[in-house]
Amino acid sequence: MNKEIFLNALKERILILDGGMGTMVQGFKLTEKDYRGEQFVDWAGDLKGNNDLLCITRPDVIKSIHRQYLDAGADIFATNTFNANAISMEDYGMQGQVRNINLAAGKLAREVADGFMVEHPDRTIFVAGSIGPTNKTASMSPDVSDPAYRAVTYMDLYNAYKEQVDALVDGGVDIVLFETTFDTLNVKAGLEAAETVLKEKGKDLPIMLSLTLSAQGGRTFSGQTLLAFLASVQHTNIVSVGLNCSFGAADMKPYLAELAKHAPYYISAYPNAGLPNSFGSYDETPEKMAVHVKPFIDEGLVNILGGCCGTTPAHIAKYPELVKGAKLHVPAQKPDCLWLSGLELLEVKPENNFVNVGERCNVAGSRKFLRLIKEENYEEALTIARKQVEDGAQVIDINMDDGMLDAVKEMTTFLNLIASEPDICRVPVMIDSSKWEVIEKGLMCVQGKSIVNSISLKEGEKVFLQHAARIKQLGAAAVVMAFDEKGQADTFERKIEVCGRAYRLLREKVDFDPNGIIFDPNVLAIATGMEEHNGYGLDFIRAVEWIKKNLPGAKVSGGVSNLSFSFRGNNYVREAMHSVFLYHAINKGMDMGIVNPSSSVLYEDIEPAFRTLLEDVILARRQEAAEELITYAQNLHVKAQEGGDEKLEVWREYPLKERLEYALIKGVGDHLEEDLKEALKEYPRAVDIIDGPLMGGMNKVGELFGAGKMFLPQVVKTARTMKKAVAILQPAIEAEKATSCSAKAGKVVFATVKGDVHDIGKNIVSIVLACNNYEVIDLGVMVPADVIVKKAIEEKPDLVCLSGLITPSLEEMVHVTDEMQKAGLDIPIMVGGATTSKLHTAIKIAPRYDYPVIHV
Ligand code: THG
Repeated sequence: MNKEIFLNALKERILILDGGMGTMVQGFKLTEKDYRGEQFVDWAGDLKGNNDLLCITRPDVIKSIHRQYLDAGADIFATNTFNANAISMEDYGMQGQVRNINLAAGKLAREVADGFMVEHPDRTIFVAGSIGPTNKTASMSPDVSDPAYRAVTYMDLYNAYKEQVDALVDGGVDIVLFETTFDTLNVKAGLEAAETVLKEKGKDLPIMLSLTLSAQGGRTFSGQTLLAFLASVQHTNIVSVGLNCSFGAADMKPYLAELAKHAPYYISAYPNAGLPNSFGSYDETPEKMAVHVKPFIDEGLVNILGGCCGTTPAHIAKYPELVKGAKLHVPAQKPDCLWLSGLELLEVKPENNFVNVGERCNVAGSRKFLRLIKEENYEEALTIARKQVEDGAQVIDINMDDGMLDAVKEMTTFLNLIASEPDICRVPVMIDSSKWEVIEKGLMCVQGKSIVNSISLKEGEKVFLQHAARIKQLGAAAVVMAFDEKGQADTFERKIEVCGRAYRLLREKVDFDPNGIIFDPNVLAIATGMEEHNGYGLDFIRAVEWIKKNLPGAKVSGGVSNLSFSFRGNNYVREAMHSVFLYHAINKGMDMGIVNPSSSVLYEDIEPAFRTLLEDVILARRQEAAEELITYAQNLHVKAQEGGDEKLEVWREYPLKERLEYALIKGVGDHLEEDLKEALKEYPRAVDIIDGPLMGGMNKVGELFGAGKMFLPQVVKTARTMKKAVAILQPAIEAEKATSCSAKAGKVVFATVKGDVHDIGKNIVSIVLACNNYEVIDLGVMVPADVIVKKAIEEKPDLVCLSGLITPSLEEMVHVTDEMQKAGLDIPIMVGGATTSKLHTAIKIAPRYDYPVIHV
């Protein structure tokens, strides 16, 4: 299939995508035997639930589902390969089958599509190779107490996706479809893998990308806003972007509208059949769903429309009538400015203000930061980053280049840590290193669109272009230093010679986005006592003007604090110099600068005679001015303040209870020691602190999350802070117990039931229980009933907790309950997880057990 045909179809009409696969498979009531087929009769471990395997063992079932969707009017249908990647397949020990499954899936889909087109020559059918997000996330740690840890890395994902895309393409798919994307870093790895495979194979297949959103708030699960997400994937060659799963059509609309307004791609939407009901099924009827998707069409929001969980051929069959003669969505214009992102978008454009890049997380630029990193005191190192953002840094520069540090390791650790700090990673990062490996590995840790600092021509054109091409592929902007084979450009003439040459090379040889080229024409120290340095300020400012006039789209940045190196120790003079320098450079178009964001000296507030002197020096208006400034500075009696890192934060002044609640809600753990020490004096018992202000904070988090005012990474951070607080209180709690003889609160056996691999919720509940002094025995995920029963008999817990996220887990919980009943157990059962409900627990589970069954 030719990409042109697909693009032409999109220009003509709204294309219909198929509906849910899982629900349809469930309808066949397949057994373990069906899943095993002949090929896997002897496979160790259960295979029921491994739906993708059915492409090999029950192709008839999958073909029949595809065929039903085509009969209903689908133009595009997705292969049954959502989980067919090495990472997800590990749950079944089937990572070795990835290629076979995808090949089989592609081939059977091809057969269905081609057969159908022979029967219906008027229809063009496209096969989309379905690629799910995998069951691991590269942007968050699954271990609440180790936020720098990652269960999966960019390269793991890249390799897994590469294998899957390769097999799907060999199987004959027409489109590569990334769906249910919840973590932008995962999908960035996927997109790079897909583009690499397609290039290797010389195939130009369209790539579609569909996101899922966490309830309310309109953010991805990894915390990005839709616009931040768009910035992150801006470098790729995707044809469409859209939303699937998340919620029903009605709730999806505002987010779809936002995408449609800003995304320079075709727009797809395939919602669930409403929200799951108490029994875990979706019951929006085809008629009702049609009513809800109609506004998508009427308002021109979509180009591709289908269904996700709970939708059936009957739902899809409503669409052909709806899309007839529909108004087509026209993709938005590509942004004509620099888009950067952390969790939020940062648009760098002339109408917006100058962008402050925080300089303090630099081991070469801050003694304190260096010390903290050397001591591995990351928690406090993070406070430096946080404070810069609070002080107004819109990007933060991070540099770990120090002879005594393993810079790759430190950069990776710090970026991973930042990713768990929503109030820091809100802003984009600037990865600052002179070592290429640090930059490349660093880029693999960030989901946002970052800036590389820096590349240059100092090692010649070949290396420069290689690095630029790789940066483009990894989706970052780049600072280009005005260096070349001859060295650092120090005069105006040299600066514009080097920048002009670099610009031409980047545009002509690698087609680098001009908006992502950030020139740094070298801010060098002035008034050093050496006359030849006196023109450096002016030459920089002139270079800014030249670049903005002559190199379209390019931005200009610089390390502003370099300018005043010879006034070290005299912060007032330094800050005054910076503000005068910036005043003039920004006037000529300087877009951003690496600065100390806590600097507080304003151009307007500088005493006029002093300001004139500074201008004389910076603009090189009088030769003697530099000497005069040196003398002036020596005589100036101003308290030399420390960089400003130590300023007291406002919330530290709150009353104790509010401070503790604040720390929890914001997830700030660095004052817990002192605050809890104070609390131990005020509260009669340590547990009262947990029950009082700490739980108060947690409850507020619950409310805010429910209302969509907090997103997942923030909540996880809160849980971590809670855990830390409890750890601090633990000795006091133990001591109180020793005197009061009170034992553990209770013992709990916890499991995600068989067939289900989800455990984020379970892990959070385990922590909360552990924090409340319960002993938690966590059996993990995919736990079969007999293991749970056996453990319950062995351990005699006070409670057995069953957790699950997907619909089939409801049935499995009933099964576990039956087994517990049969075993004659009398331990109460607690049921929880996304699809569980009070109603289902009361009607389907509780009656089968003679002892309490509780839903939470
Ligand atoms: N261009 C680009 N990147 C850069 C620079 C540049 N990165 C590093 C540097 N230059 C910009 N960052 C800093 C950070 C701190 C200081 C100067 C530049 C600084 N620090 C105090 C000092 O050395 O006196 C340290 C004070 C302390 O220890 O707290 O001035 O030009 N692309």
